[in-house]
Amino acid sequence: MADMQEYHGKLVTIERFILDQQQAHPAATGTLTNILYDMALAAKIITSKTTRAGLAEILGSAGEENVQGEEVQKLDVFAQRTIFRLNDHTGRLAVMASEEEEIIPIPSRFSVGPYVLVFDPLDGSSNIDMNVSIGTIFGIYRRKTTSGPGTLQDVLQPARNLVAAGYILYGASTMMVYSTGNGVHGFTLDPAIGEFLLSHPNIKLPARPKYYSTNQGYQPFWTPGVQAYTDWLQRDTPEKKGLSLRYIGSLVADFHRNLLSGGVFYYPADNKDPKKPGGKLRLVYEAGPLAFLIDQAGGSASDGTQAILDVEPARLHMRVPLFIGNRILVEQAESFIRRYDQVTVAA
Ligand code: AHM
Ligand code: MG
Repeated sequence: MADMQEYHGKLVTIERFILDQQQAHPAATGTLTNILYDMALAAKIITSKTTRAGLAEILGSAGEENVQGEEVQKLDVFAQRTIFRLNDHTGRLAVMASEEEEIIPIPSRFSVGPYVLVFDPLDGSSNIDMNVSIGTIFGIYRRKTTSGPGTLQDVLQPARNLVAAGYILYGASTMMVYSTGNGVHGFTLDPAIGEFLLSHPNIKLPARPKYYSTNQGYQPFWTPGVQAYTDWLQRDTPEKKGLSLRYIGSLVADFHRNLLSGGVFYYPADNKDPKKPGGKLRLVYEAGPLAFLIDQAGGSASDGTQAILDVEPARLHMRVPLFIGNRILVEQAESFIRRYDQVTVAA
C-alpha cells in the first residue's frame, strides 16, 4: 500500500488519487481507472438530481412533464440510465447488471472490454421523499468468458473475485468511497467546484465498536440465535461495551456510519414473509461489494454461516442474510446462529 501519510494535509482530487494508485501497478492499462472516473462522474450527475428531489411537486413527478415540458423520471430510473449511458460505449465493459434490470448487454454497435460492472443505482430509494440519505453501490469484476458479449456467467461471481467496489452516499455531503484492494478511501464532493476531494484516506474500522444497526421491528420474526445475539450486543461483555442502536433504513448510510464509528449492521433471515426466507438484501450488487469494502477496512461480512465473499451467486437477484462490521461482532453472530439455529439454518 502506498504511504497514505504523503496525502496528509494536501488537496487531492479523486482523479489524481486514482491515477497515483494506478501508477503503483506498472502493468495497469488504465481501463479500471477510467471506469472509476466514470463512477465519480455518475455520482456528480446523480447528486445534481437527488438534491432537488423534494421539488418534484413543483418540477413535476415521475411520468409527468415538468414546467419546462421535460418528462420527469423517477430518480432510481434516472440513476440507472446515467450509469448505463456513461459506460455503454467506452469499450471497457463486457456486460453490466443492476438491481433495476436483468443483465444489461453492451449495445452491439459498441466494442466490449475486459470488465463487468454490477450496481444498485439508488439503494434506499423509498427514503427519497423523506429527505433521508440514499446511495449507489457498485462492484467491478474481470469477465470470465474470453470473448464476445458478456454473459450471466461473467456476472455471477463470488465477491472475493471483485477487483474494485465502492459506494456513493447522497447525504449532507455527497461522498464516494471505494477500494481496488489497496485500502478503502473516501472522497467528499465540494459542490462549489464540482470536485471530489480526498477526505478519508485508508479508512480502518475503529477497534471499539459503538453501534448495532438492524430493523428491530422484525425482532419477533427472528430466529432464537439472532434474538440472543441482539441481547449480547446490548450488554457489556468481556469483548466490548454494550452497543447503541442506530438504524436509518438506508443501507449505504447505515454502512458508512458503522465504517467510521465501528459496529455491526445486520439484516437477518426472518419468518415474516415466507416468500423471502433468505433475508432482504441482494448478494451481487448490495452485500458483495460492501463485503469487499469491509474486508479491506479490517472487518468482515457473513450470511450467518459463511463469509459473504465466498457465497456463490445462484441468480442475479439472489438475497442473503447479512451481518457486516467489526470482525469480532460478525464472528459472534455466526457463533449464536450455530448454537441456537442449527436446525433452522440447515432446513
Ligand atoms: P431497496 O434495494 O429496495 O432500496 O431496499 C434496500 C433497503 C436498504 O437500503 C435498507 O438496508 C433496507 O432496504 C431497509 O429495509 P427495511 O425497511 O425492511 O428495514
Ligand atoms: Mg437496493
